[in-house]
Amino acid sequence: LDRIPHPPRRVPLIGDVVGAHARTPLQDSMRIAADLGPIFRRKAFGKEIVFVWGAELAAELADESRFAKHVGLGVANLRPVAGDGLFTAYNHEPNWQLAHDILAPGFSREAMEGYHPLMLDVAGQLTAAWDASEAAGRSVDVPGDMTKLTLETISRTGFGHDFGSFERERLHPFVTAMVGALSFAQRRNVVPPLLATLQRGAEKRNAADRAYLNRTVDDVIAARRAAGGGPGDLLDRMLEVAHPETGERLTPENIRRQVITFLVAGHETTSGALSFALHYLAQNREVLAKAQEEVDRVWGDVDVPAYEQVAKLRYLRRVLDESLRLWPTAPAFAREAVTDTTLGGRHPMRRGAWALVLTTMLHRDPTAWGDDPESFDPERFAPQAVRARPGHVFKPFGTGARACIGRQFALHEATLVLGLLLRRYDLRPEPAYRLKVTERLTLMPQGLRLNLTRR
Ligand code: MNH
Repeated sequence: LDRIPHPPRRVPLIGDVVGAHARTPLQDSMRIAADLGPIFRRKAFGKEIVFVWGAELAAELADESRFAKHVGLGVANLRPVAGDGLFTAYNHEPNWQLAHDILAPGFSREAMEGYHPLMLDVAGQLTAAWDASEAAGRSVDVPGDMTKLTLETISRTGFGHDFGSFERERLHPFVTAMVGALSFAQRRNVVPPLLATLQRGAEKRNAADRAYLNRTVDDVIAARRAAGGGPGDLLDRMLEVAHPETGERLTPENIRRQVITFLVAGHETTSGALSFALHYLAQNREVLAKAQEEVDRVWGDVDVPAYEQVAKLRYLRRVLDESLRLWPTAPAFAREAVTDTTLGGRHPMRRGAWALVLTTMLHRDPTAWGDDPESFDPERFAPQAVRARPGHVFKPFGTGARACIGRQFALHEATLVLGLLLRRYDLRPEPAYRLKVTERLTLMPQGLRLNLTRR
């Protein structure tokens, strides 16, 4: 460890808390990263974490023969909510492989084509709400509306459940409980354990949030069982499909964990990705014009784009990728050594030792992204630019066997919705808005509002 730099002012017992903020641990780490370089460590209350963001070191950590996902920190803190669900399962838990094999076909191309009409339907609810705001001359609450959209999309496509988000003024209590659970899990990383045990109020609220999440998914499952089956969606797979080789099935308790996992993982990060993309589109007039021109050209006067017409929005996909580069909404992932090994030729790691990859900084490493990594430029994702870069430097969906199972789902949903919005509206930022990023394990542009005019 001696070879790994840490912040200069270490306080005995407490650690590197000078300049640390409980609400923005990630953005603190980004500032420290810029000072300390591609690998560094931070200590808080006896726990020391090694951070990695240099492109070469991160590429090594992506080597599946030496490293695997580590369930730690924020992910481990979600275990009380998501248990051995797909996202929070330990690599050695048999339910990971079982659920992965049962659910993977739910993300095939054919499955996605099946979700497309429902995605369009939910997007229609969004544009109806935005039309009304536009007509009334009101700006729109981007993160709030994107959260409504992505929650309805995953709950209706995956589970046949309608939360009625667009019929409500405020967010559904499921979202409030989920945000509560995520923020609680994040605070557990930064608050010393002793102090945490004193925070009875927070503990109690968290128990109530967890109970609410459980009740909600139990109702969704009970409704499906009562209906005697559904359209072959994710929930049907969970309830009815046996493993193709072993014939094993998911248990009712595990299904409950999977439903919570998918409802949370399936919407929180996508809503952030859409929100950041809309922010950058509104801020960059030429990019907006170019993306609008593409949608008009590729979709023509088709009002309801077919499944195949979404992937044809190449430029818009670059806009989305570039937004995910600057603000990967799941901003870090942890990797552990699967054998004794040496990282970067000089940092010995025992089997089980782990490090946190800071994706936001990996995506700003000048050795991979050039000397102006802060600038928003979708051309970084033009094919020739991608080919010119080293591998493993763009990881918004994690890496390896435990990478995001919902990646194609998220990209299809986000590209479709951005296409529909750009065809319909011109976007203008609020003149005084400066990007402020909030953290609750995931990232979101705080207080982002946009003004619309129908095109
Ligand atoms: Mn998703 C894993 C990012 C959308 C369901 N997701 C991951 C990981 C990242 C990630 C990073 C790996 C975490 C780790 O290594 O610890 N996910 C995203 C982003 C978006 C996203 C940035 C949107 C943009 N994810 C979605 C959607 C779904 C989903 C949509 C579901 C419909 N993600 C998952 C699940 C896992 C996961 C489930 C865990 C996969 C596994 O471990 O097998």
